[in-house]
Amino acid sequence: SQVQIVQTRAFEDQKPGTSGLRKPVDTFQQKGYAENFIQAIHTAVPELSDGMAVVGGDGRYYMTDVVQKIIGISAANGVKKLIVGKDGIFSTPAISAVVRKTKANGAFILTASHNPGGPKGDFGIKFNSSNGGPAVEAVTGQIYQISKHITEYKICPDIKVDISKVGCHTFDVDGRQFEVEVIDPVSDYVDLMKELFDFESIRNLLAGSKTRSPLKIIINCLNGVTGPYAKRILCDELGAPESSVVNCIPLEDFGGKLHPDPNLTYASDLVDVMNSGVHDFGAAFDGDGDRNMILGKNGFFVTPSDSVSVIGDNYKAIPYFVKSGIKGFARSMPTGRALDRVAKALNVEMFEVPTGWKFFGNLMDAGRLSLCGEESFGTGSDHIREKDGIWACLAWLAILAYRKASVEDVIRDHWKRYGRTFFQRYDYEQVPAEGAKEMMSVLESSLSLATKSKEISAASASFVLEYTDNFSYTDPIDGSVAKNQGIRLQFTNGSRIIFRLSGTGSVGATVRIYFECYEDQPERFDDDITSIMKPLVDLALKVSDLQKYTGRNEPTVIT
Ligand code: VG1
Ligand code: CO
Repeated sequence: SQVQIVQTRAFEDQKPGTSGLRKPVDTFQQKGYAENFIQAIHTAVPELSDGMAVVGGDGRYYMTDVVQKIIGISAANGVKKLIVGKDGIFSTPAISAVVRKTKANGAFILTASHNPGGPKGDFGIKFNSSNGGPAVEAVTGQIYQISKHITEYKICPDIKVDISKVGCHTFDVDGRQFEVEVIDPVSDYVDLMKELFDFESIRNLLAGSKTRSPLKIIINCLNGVTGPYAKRILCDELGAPESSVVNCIPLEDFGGKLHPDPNLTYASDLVDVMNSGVHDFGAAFDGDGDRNMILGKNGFFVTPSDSVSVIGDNYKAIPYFVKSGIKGFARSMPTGRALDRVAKALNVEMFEVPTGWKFFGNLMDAGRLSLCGEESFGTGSDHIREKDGIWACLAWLAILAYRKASVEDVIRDHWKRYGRTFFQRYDYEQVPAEGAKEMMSVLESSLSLATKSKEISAASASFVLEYTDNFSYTDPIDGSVAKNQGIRLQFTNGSRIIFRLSGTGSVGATVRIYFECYEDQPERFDDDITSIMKPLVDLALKVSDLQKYTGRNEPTVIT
């Protein structure tokens, strides 16, 4: 095969966001759009040449076309070997695991996560580095710079690989050897999970015994990538009945009306089933398998902020943590601070990083972080460098086996000991970008004034400001600085409001407002969250003048 050099025009909009480049499918279908970005990655990451990379994604529309483009462009850029998931399938956590296991130089992950798929949906390309985690900002920044000035890309147009079968393919590229190995995307991941967890105890939990009835579970993969993983692990390995894993065939459009976003709004199917009271445990995952939602019997909802904190508190249920010891905990800045209390109780180091999993990687690589989470339904550990939905589900099952208690009992016991952290997030999706930016900058300057007077009030309550800032993070390992990561209002009663603009939307801007308050009076643990949050919500809308800047009266989603 011969390398061909193709002239191309640069696109201005290939700036990777919180988690890769995400755009509507038809943007990616423009001539040269995907090719430019893939070439920019190769140019920015010279280790790929002469090296090895892993390729796969969540099965969404346009993915297999892009897999073939990556194969052709990688061949032409001197890559020695690509490992590709069968049918192009790879969950984000499984790709991270394979990069680490094979010591690959990086990975191309083809996903737009929980965004809708199909010809009218979104597509995405994310580059992960040799540690298996999302490339840090220094790298993504370089990819972006290159993409703005790119004039040509290299490709071997005649190299096409049948990715529907496991096997090896070798090619001669101008005298060099280039290899594509198509592998089963599930088995390495299953092996890893078996090393981390005690499968025997989870199997016994699901099977029940003479004195205890089987634990009935229902796992909804929302037609995303996790289906094959959930089937293999929960049914084949752990003995759950086939019927306990549903929507488990990855579909290009995730089934059309279904939206693979594991929260109470979009995974309402699971919520309804759990509300019927038949099952003891329920879980759902997003399109690429890195997010999770956990529910207990009768739809008892475990907030992501509580989830990571319960896993931390019960780390002894997970053999991997017992063996390696807990090196530290971390959460993204807007995430509810329940985990901080556990860190204090266990006397382990606690980190607060900006939103996005890439910020956890350096801490893990340096051996200072074992467990972390984000409010956006992301939970994970240093077994890989991505958040991991199936892992979180197994962690919860391990805890239920260890504690011999229900989901609700485990959570209630946690609140009893640590108090309850109430958390809620309002999203205003696809608002005009200009208005959103203006709102943030006006808010920032008005708050620096408000700091002086301290007290701010809205209709229903008044709060005393402890401090307000725009969160800036200095990475303790490499000293890199990430600025403007969200406007924080911390009040003296422990409540917080945080404003951020999303970095994963594909059209317009998305404003996120995060609300948190803390309650240590048990008689208030069951208070209605909407009324608990109302004073904070009123205040947030007042200080930001959100309605004026975005034209919105209601959030698109509340999680
Ligand atoms: C969102 C979440 C963030 C998460 C990111 C990627 O980012 O808030 O916590 O890490 O999505 O998750 P943003 O910038 O839109 O708030 V995934 O599962 O979409 O790769
Ligand atoms: Co995801």
